[in-house]
Amino acid sequence: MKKALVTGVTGQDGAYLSKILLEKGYKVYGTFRRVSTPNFWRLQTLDIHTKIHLIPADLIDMGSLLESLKVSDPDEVYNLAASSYVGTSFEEAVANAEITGLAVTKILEALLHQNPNIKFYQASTSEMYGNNKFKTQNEETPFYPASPYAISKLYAHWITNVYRKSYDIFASCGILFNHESPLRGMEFVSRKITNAVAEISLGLKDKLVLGNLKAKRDWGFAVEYMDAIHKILQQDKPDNFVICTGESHAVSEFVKEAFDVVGLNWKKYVKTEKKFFRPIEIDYLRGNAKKAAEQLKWKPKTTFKKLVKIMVDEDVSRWKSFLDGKAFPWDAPLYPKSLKIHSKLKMSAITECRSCGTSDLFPILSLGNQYPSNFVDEDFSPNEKDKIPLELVFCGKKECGLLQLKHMASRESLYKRYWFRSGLNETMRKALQDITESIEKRITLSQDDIVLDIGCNDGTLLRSYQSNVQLVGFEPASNLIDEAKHGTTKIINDFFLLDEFEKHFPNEKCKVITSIAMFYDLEDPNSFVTDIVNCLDQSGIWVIQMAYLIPMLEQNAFDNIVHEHLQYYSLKSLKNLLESHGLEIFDVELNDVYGGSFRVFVKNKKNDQIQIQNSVNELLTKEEQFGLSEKQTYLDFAKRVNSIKDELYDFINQESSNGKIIYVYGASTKGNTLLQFCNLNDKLIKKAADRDSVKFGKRTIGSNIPIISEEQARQENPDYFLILPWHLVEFFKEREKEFLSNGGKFIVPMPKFKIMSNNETSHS
Ligand code: NAP
Ligand code: F7E
Repeated sequence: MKKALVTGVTGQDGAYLSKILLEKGYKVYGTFRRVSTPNFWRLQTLDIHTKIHLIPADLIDMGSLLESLKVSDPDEVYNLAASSYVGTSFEEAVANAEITGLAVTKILEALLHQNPNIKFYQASTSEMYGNNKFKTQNEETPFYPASPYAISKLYAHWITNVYRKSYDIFASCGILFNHESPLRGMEFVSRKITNAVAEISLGLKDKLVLGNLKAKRDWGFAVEYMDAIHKILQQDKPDNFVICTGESHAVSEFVKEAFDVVGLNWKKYVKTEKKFFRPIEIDYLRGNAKKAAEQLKWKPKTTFKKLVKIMVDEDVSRWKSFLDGKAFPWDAPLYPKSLKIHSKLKMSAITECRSCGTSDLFPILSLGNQYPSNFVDEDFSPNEKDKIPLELVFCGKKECGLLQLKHMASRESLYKRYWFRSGLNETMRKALQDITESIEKRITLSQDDIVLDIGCNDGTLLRSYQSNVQLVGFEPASNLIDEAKHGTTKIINDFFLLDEFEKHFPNEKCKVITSIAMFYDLEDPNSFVTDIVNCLDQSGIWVIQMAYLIPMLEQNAFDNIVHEHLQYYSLKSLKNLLESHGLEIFDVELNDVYGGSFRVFVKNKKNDQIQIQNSVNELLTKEEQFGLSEKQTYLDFAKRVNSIKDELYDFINQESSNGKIIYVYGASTKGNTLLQFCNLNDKLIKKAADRDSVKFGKRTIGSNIPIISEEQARQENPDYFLILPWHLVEFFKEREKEFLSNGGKFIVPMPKFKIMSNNETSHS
């Protein structure tokens, strides 16, 4: 799949171009400015705001330009961002030179460093011709720029040409003449006219004040021009192309056509005022797009008259719907929930509940600043700056009450490599098989039905289906992909996205979707659920399994709290979220996975073939009785957690100073939370024993404990094993019988801190 980076994605051209690229199957990244009033209305109008990967970047900020190239790693860059209003450029000439001119050199430099094979498009303009003496302008016509904007653009144009030749890169320029559309900014004369005509026709205004009515421009339809610029980058060689209609019309003609659409005489309404004239006017522009016609096979289709009508009609309809009480498209929500924004910050903090959006968030428990769980090489020295707070907050909205992390580590960094492999232990294999069995009991699967596992890890769950179906998985961790591909139909090495699914399975839906131990990891659960709704067959089911809140609180399992898991759901908070998307929970089961999980069966509300089981209401009642809606329940949990920390640290510290040797048993991912929170490190705990040979020779991040095999640990015979996967302690007692009978002891941190030896269990 080709990847494109579009700078200025929030502008008229950026929006239309992105739509075209998405339709052609590109993955589209777009830069936008972090401003106090974000501007996504065009993307929302075209309904592509959720499909574009947005990267904050400002043209005057080299760092953000570099980051946007790094994040998107594009095949093609379309540089459309600019301060594009000619009138303002007289007032802000220096800023214009920086943004519209110099920034292009910065992008070209960044591109050379990142990957000189990237194709680059520069948005040049007919304004560069200025007050030239020629009847028509083509690629060979000399330039006489007549505004700071035109001069900046000419600099950008020449620098692109110079870099093309000097560095042999694919850098092309489109010299586009004025192109308009209903998405045009209101400052430009075309929209200013069509919007005013709409208001006047509805009796909302009685005059339109303009500047130079005699100026003539070559006006075309923006959508078609974006098709042309895509073609420019698909040529064999980089080049410059003029894109225009070849017709020139005066502003007064535009005005007349626009008033004609609503049957009014323009002369009654239009006035001119000096303030709308420019210090230097360009009287006449008319392009010649012969080269584009020949080489790009591109020709404009929309006539001047038609263009004006399209714009007036759209503005009239916007005003009419405004009068009917609806908002204008540009008054759309500033940050619609499902935007995909890539931030270079390693961490961000929420101010609103990730599920319901309320800002009533109460602090519950802080586990301090921690490194995201990892196992690192011996010579790796972690940087304090990479620590991210691990803090729980509780949503105070009654219907929601979602417990969640306040801070979020960059997702990419968390999942590039994932340490946990489902197939590695028998217990987990059985647990996953139990899921597919429970599904196949509830739904009849026919051949070729698609079953989708999101976060499919090494493919163990998919392979456990008995029915002959298409086994499809999404998995972002690249180290798991090869294994996942065995015996499955299609594994997509990425986070789940509806678009990605549809690319591989156009017009198909899933009969079953499973998301096991991953739903609580989502930074934007609402957009995920929206995608599920669109991906799930009306008669299909979705199974969510993840750690459940009641056992976590009952067992004081604070080690469930890791940077990956952003949410800690109760059935009630999950129900509230799913119902807001037209989904319904029809059954729920509890199991022992991860020390206590729930498995939730979900269907479309409209599907009345499936009965709602009593289990749902029963568990909701139990949650009420347990006090899950009360903040105090969580504060009590926090208190207990802090006392475990003290007991554990004091005991280990004391035994270590008594000369006792303590090892970790089971260097689990969640164990890193406990070690870091309780200030345990290689000074107090000498080694960590694990089964997974991939971890041997590595160290636990932050606590710096070297990992060895279980065999080696047994031979070295420490005095204590600190059991990190404490919920498996009964199983370990069997496995380490010999260690225990030789006098070794287990330190079990939770549910209550205790010491276990062969024949006694004592609390310290
Ligand atoms: P537009 O609607 O004004 O869009 C300009 C885009 O640039 C917007 O996304 C804007 O972001 C962004 N931008 C402005 N300053 C920026 C900065 N400092 N850093 C990052 N982004 C910034 O323009 P357009 O009509 O789509 O035109 C696209 C390109 O083609 C421009 O380069 C323009 O000069 C050129 N061009 C246009 C025409 C035409 O007739 N439309 C003709 C020839 C050439 P915000 O949304 O945050 O403002
Ligand atoms: O002006 C005259 C004005 O602002 C068109 C940009 O996209 O196209 C655009 O630049 C003409 C000018 O566009 C008003 O003096 C009269 O002669 O719509 P405009 P522009 O300046 O041609 C080029 C190709 C670009 O590259 C630019 O980025 O209309 N005019 N009365 C007026 N113009 C405005 N804005 N407002 C008036 O009231």
